Amino acid sequence: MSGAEGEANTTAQVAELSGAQRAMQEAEKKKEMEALIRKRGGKKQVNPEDPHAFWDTMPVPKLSAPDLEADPDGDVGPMEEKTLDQVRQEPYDLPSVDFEWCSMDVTDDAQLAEIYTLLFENYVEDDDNMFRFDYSTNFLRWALMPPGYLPEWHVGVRMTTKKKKSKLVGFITGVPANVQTGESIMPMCEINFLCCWKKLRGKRLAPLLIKEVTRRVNLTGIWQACYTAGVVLPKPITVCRYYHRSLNPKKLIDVDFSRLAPRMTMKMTKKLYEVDKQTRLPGIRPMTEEDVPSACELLNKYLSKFQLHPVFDHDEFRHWLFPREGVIQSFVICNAEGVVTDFLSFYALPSTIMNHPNYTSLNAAYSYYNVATTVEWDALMMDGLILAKQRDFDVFNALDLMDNKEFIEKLKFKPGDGNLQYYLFNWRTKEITPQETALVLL
Ligand code: MYA
Repeated sequence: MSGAEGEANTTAQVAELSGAQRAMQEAEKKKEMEALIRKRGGKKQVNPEDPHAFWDTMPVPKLSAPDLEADPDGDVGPMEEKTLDQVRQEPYDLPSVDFEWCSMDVTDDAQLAEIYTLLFENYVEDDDNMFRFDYSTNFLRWALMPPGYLPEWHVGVRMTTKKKKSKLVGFITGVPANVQTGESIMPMCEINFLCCWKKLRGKRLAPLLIKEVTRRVNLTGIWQACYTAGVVLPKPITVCRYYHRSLNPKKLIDVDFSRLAPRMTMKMTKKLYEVDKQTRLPGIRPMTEEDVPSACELLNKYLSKFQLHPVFDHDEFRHWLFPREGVIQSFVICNAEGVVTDFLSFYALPSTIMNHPNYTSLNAAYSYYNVATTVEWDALMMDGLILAKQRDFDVFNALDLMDNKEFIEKLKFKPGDGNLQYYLFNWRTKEITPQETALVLL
């Protein structure tokens, strides 16, 4: 069955669903969402009724709010409407004179090094505090300097400490993006890298960083944002799950990233995860400048079938998808006319392995945006695994969004214990499934 036939069939089937079936599906979806919300990072429990001193004051739906589809009074759209003259002109007050706001200039290597160090020492860890993301400086330049970026959206807090006159202790970033949710394409801000020095945790610096970046973004006439987090906040529009494909099972087991399966020896495990040395798909090669227009068109067309996705112009596409050594890799297959028909990309995000005698770094590749039109999904992504293995990655990670389920099981990905919740700021919309989601935030 071709993809087009499959789609037509599905549409007809959906149209035939009786009201009762649809209600049952809705109830099922709601139950799944509630179960996922209760589960926090796989371990901690979340009660949707718990108060959130900060988030309860922000234009986001409450955790206990009904899904828009089940709410007869609910409208898709902004939760709060402001005009520029209502935006506060002065920065928010910081706790004491020892603190000050700054905009971080990522073109300045010294400031970039400060950001790198703050994140290297304090950014996201797994639940068991064994691994911590280690974003490279080249990665940070890529992530923070897309077309139209504004230095003022890279917000820092500096503090005078006994050791240092001015230490970066808090950080949050926004970058501009056009994002489509449902029927609406909007200029938004993608928020990332919220981080607070470990010694200042639990002191409500995060709400100040979020309010300050909101103020600075609002001053440019932008009122919506998207972000992801491992924690459950009011209120996710979807909850995705990470899947992991071992490429170096021995190391992954040695560092406790994964475990030897029952009745499997290390030799059998290595064999199970072995991949070919060379790619298999004829003509697959790194993307070049000439591919940009047709690859951009292919990706935008593919993304448009989802409920949440970025919309790229050529400059943005070039920025986000063009290969950068050690940061992002992208590959294409073209037809006889030189038009890109299939596309594959992954980015490099290592994690520090904390407290291990032999290893200090886990080399992880993350699936980014992929499109398969002339080859099967598993064939395309198998080449992704081979290309990642050639580059010495230990593991290839993918979320269960877009069409990733088409290859996740076939290619022996295993579910991780972390969830990634997706959020929109100041935009009420219906909840969506991971398979309706096509936004990858770094
Ligand atoms: S996700 C990555 C987040 N970073 C980390 O996990 C790094 C390690 N952790 C830390 O550095 C700290 O624990 C952080 C919190 C800084 C996260 N997103 O200051 P506090 C709420 C949003 O006492 P701390 C990413 O970067 C928490 O529910 N809120 O807490 C996307 C509580 O509020 P409430 C969070 O632990 C970020 C309050 O903060 C998060 O010292 C998207 C407690 O503050 C979180 N990840 O510091 C940000 N974690 O009482 C939103 C905790 O109400 C952007 N909290 O429950 C919104 C859009 C803004 C732009 C809008 C433009 C239009």
